[in-house]
Amino acid sequence: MQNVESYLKASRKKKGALLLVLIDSENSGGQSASKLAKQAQQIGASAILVGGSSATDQLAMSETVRNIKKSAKIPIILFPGNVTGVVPGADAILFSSLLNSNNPYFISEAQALGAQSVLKFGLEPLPTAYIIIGEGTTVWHVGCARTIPFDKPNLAAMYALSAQFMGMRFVYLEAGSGAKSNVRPEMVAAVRKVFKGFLIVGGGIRNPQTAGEIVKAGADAIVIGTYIEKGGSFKTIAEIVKTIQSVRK
Ligand code: 1GP
Repeated sequence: MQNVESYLKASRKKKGALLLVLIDSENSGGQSASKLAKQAQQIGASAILVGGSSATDQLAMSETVRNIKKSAKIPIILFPGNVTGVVPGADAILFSSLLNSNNPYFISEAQALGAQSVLKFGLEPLPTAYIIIGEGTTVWHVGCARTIPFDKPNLAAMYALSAQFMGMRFVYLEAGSGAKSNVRPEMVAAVRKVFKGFLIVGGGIRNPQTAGEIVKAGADAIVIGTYIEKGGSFKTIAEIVKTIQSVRK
């Protein structure tokens, strides 16, 4: 797939908003990943993210990418939690800086360590500001987040504006995989006001209503992982796709 960024932007224009499905190679490897990706594509997902903050087995991740490639045509975008998340075979990578980490490793050091591999593997880097909201999740722990409370939309907007000024073209508001609460629409709206790029929101989204509210507030794409991984109904996912596509058309 040539130029995933253009594809995402064009699809967003055409469809209104996008569903990105997260496959964590730790929990859904091998054949199950390939089946999930195929189903995701059939119900209208626009891309598959592969990664996770505690997925550190590169061999398993490579195999997952290979299996997904066999069964789905939509782009595979790596979503690394560390340098170990950079593997060959995918189309692009969320080349992310965890802006609200307390640890410089997650802001710029892991990026420096991983950059050569991104180049070598021919992955398209999507420059992304990754911002963690709330606490108690794996990504919050692993990423040493100086977290933003769910009810402080302006703090998230501050980070998003700084991301824009630094030239990042994607912002990912992350409540964390399996989070009990999702990012609130008020926060999405505050970020949308100041950030002109592609806005991704994920963590704890499980139903059409929540997905619709987040997209209505300004998200370009939502990410769903846990609900699908735990065997959630594809009928509900299809409804989510329908809802988010109708909200901003
Ligand atoms: C996690 O935002 C993604 O990084 C997806 O979250 O697993 O809660 O859907 P869920």
